[in-house]
Amino acid sequence: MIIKTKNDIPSSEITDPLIFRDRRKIIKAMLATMLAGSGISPLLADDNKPVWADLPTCDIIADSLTPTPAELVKNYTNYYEFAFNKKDSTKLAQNLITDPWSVEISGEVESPGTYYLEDILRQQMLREYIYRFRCVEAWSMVVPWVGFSLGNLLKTVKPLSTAKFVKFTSVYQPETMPKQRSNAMHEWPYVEGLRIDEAMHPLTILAVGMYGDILPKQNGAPLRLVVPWKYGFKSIKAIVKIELLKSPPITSWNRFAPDEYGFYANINPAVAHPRWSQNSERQLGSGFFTPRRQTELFNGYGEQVASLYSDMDLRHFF
Ligand SMILES: Nc1nc2c(c(=O)[nH]1)N[C@H]1C(S)=C(S)[C@@H](COP(=O)(O)O)O[C@H]1N2
Ligand SMILES: [Mo]
Repeated sequence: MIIKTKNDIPSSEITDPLIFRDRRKIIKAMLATMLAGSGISPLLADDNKPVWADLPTCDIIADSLTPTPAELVKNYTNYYEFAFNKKDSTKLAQNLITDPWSVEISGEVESPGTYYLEDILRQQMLREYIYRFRCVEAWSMVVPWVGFSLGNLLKTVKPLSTAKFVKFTSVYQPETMPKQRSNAMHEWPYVEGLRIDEAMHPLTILAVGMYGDILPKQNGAPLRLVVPWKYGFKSIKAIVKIELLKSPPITSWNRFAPDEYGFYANINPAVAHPRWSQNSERQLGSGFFTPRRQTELFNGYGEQVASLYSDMDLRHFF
């Protein structure tokens, strides 16, 4: 499996107390201190053998992908709290207030707490993860995210053996988010979820940046989930709460249209959306005459993640 090692950035290198509270500077400084060719820290060396203990460790990364031009990724966003079209959501998201930002991590864990994002960042190894990203609307892109392993973060709060699912909640900020004021479409805030083994998988990250810079507001600043083998709606933006649960959370899109948006939402060309085929995808930035890309099962990450679903019938679990 692929994880780009040459850009590993140990945040422990960042010792200047002056930058302790300045997220932009922390991320920039981490990016500036990228270490050449260091190995990947052992991700799953753990104590009491939880469910995810047998997952493969990550020792590869995909740098062979060519990123989509950044300007396209920044100007073509889905952010329903702001608007239902990509142009307006990009523009209106600039109003989001991201300072200060803290994240509650609670539920079935030994040490629940609420942490400033800066304090989280200081404990995590930031890396560049170049992933394919595919929306359920059948367009796709390649994004060089800057982020860290969700599993590593969850381990810091010591999940209990009763933690079977993870629920993520986006910010509720109706003063800047027009669709939350009108209560349109969803019950707000936006909620997503994963099974615990999916959350602990080394490919699952929390992103704080992209294209070597901090995350633009419209792309989910200051902290978003990225699960590259699932349709884009699972990759929830502007996360303020992470809860470990005994049972599956009710997630926004699944509640809104259960026939169209499953809880698993694993990318699968063989399972059509009720209103369109998922067999191929339009690559952002490709020319009019460029053929569509054949969509791959698990978005091409099957070698890494298929084992998570060995007991499921892949024809039906959209
Ligand atoms: N909070 C929140 N997160 C969200 C969304 C949203 O509307 N609100 N849209 C989702 C969808 S449908 C997609 S395809 C991706 C889009 O990410 P991007 O805008 O950075 O390309 O974000 C996902 N995360
Ligand atoms: Mo999407």
